[in-house]
Amino acid sequence: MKIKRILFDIHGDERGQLVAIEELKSIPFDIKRVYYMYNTTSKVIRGKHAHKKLQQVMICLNGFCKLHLDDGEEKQTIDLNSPNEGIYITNNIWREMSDFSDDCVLLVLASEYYDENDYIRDYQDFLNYIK
Ligand code: T46
Repeated sequence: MKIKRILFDIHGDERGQLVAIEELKSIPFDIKRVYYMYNTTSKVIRGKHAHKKLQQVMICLNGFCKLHLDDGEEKQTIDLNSPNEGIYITNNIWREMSDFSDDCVLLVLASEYYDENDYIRDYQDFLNYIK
């Protein structure tokens, strides 16, 4: 599956922790967009789509959630619970996020501007698209 775990350096001292993220250094693409989700409750499942072109890095800044990935051949579930770990996800991967803690803040760095035409929102359409 075309995903990668990225560990960011933590610059910690007696004042607390700091993580710096730089495009094309720690992130393998130009960052065109940043968004984040919060106040998602534990019963909610978000995502349920794939992208035709978009690459993203997902970072759980606070709390935890689960990330379910599926490239049509292999399925994988990743626990997101570390603010210094990013999950790099390429295009053509079905993703769902679940089990959000009340305090979860999920940050996403994206390679493209928002474009509804880039979404594949039906699972069977996704399987047909990647064939
Ligand atoms: C993804 C997963 C991880 C915008 O207006 N601009 C944006 O950049 C985004 C991401 C969303 N929106 C609007 C579109 C919807 O009206 O915000 C609303 C919620 O978006 P959506 O239902 O797509 O949220 P999720 O959590 O299901 O999916 C999001 C991203 O859309 C998606 O690219 O990979 O997070």
